[in-house]
Amino acid sequence: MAERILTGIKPTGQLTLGNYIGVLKNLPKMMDRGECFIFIADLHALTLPIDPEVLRQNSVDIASFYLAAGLDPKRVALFLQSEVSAHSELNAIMQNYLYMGELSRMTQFKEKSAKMKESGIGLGLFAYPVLMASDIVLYDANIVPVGEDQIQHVELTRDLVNRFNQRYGNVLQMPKAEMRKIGARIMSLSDPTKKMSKSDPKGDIFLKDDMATVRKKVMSAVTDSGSEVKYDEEKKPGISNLLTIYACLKDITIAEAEKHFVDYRYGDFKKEVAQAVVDELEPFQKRYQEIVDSKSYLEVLKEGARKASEVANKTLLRVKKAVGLLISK
Ligand code: ATP
Ligand code: LTN
Repeated sequence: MAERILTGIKPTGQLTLGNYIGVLKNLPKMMDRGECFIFIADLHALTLPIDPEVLRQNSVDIASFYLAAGLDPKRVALFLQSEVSAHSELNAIMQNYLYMGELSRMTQFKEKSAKMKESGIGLGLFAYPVLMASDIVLYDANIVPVGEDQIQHVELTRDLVNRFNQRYGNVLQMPKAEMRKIGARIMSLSDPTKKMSKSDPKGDIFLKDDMATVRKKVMSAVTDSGSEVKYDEEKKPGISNLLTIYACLKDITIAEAEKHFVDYRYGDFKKEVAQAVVDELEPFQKRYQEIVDSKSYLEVLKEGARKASEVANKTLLRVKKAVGLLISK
């Protein structure tokens, strides 16, 4: 069977180099492996308080970033989650097949809700994995490219598929998360024991940072004691993170990166890592700006929603029939 690939990014904030390396950079390669459904998880962005104008602008950004990364809208359905109503409809069905206990064990929920007052935690944040599972099964996706932090949600989707199929027969396709071998968890530059995260912006490189800022951020990244540029996640988390960034951007292995820097001191090493980031982001930003200025993303998203709806509505109908909903037309 040809592969079906699906992934999404939430328009919750400025995209980081973590998002870029973890997912964006690799997406164009997916086009050769099968049919791709790539979306902007705007309904998911509503699970935490967000200003309407910021949400809209972030959605424009992500659409333009997808295109600037090299996704070809002729070969990929690129769309807004909120413009394919089957996501919300399937969510209403699937919420009955995931349980409170398992949802409350999700790390993302625990981390995000821990920062909030209990009275302000929306149901959507708790039920987040139900919508994400609906996103995935709607397209019969078998491959879900994500960073490490999303593995748990894809595993929960697999549990749901098992549960659903045992009850109703072979209705849903079993998905599988796919992570990069290296770079699935880019760490914060200010605290390399934490994930670089757009909702915790200290230590981030943003995809829209100007080049002087990018250089400054890399040069002031936390490093470790010693002077050797060697990969050692435990003893040298800062250096290991910079080596990972370099290796991913240059498409080489960690061992090759280590070899390249064998005679380097930290200062020169950082300068070269900064240059690698600049070399990648500068042309990327140029393409991004052209797309934003031309507003070409609008036509792409419209056509993407049409293509996605065609596939999603078929799955929705299959599920409705399976659970016993009467179809009148
Ligand atoms: P938040 O910090 O607000 O939860 P996020 O960046 O983790 O945001 P998304 O924008 O939805 O969440 O992430 C898009 C994709 O980027 C996901 O597949 C996620 O796993 C991946 N990703 C996010 N941060 C990193 C990182 N530091 N390293 C590698 N991949 C990442
Ligand atoms: N939860 C993901 C975004 C997301 C997603 C999806 C990823 C929503 N639906 C379906 C893959 C497949 C995140 O927070 N990064």
